[in-house]
Amino acid sequence: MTLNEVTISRAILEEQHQAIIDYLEMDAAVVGGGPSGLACAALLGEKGVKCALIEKKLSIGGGMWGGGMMFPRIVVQDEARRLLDRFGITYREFEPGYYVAKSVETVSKLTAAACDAGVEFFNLTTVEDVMIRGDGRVGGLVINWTPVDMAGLHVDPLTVACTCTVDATGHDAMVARMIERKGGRLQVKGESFMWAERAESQILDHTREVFPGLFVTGMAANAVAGECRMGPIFGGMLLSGERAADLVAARLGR
Ligand code: 48H
Ligand code: FE2
Repeated sequence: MTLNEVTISRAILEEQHQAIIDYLEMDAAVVGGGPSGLACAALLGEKGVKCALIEKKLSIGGGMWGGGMMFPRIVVQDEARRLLDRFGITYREFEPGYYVAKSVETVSKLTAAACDAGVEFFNLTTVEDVMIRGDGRVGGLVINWTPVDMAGLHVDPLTVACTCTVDATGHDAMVARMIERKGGRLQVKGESFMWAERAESQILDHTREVFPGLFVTGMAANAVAGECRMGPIFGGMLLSGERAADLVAARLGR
């Protein structure tokens, strides 16, 4: 078989072009591919929700790759162990109630689960604004290529429509902050001090619809609420992603 370079180029361009067009309208957009966003997207996909995950970086995984201070292991507590099992992530019990997993395996298996569930990934894509029309809901996202943002180029973005948006952008709660900055009725209090027990026990309460059409999960949920941080324990991230998926699915009537 002879290989044609132009056919290779055409395959990539046509497939990705079609994917972008297919996702100009979707049920749910998850912004951010860290642990909470990945878990949320995977579980939404499993529920049959048309869902895309938009990640500004080249790689998916957010803050989980680095584990704790670049030791690529994460700790998960009892309450979230069933999610490690659900995604086929291996772990070791360190002490009763403390399970240790490998960062790379955890990111990879969450990502694989989302792929298997039909989630579409748009990496290297930055959400730079939201669309809010007369109904006062977040009805879409304004996106651009990350390198455009990095280079400071003046290139106008494109817009995709989504019934529900999940802010899974981590510590910065970027989507919520965009709404706050433009005068929407939403206050991002900013995260508080390290207190793992408190941060992990409160995160599910903070995982909610904070503005019509906008749900927050993971570290973004605690940042909006002014809640504590927890360090490299990730059970709350997975459980929060699951909660966000349940809330979005309920909103969509699934
Ligand atoms: C597209 C964007 C944009 C944008 C950001 O930080 P993350 O890993 O987020 P979580 O909440 O799933 O997990 C938090 C966890 O990693 C962590 O930091 C913990 C537990 N910290 C505790 C502590 O005490 O420090 O992932 C967020 C993702 C990243 O991949 C970003 O690149 C991405 O969101 N992102 N994607 N458009 N505008 N902003
Ligand atoms: Fe962090």
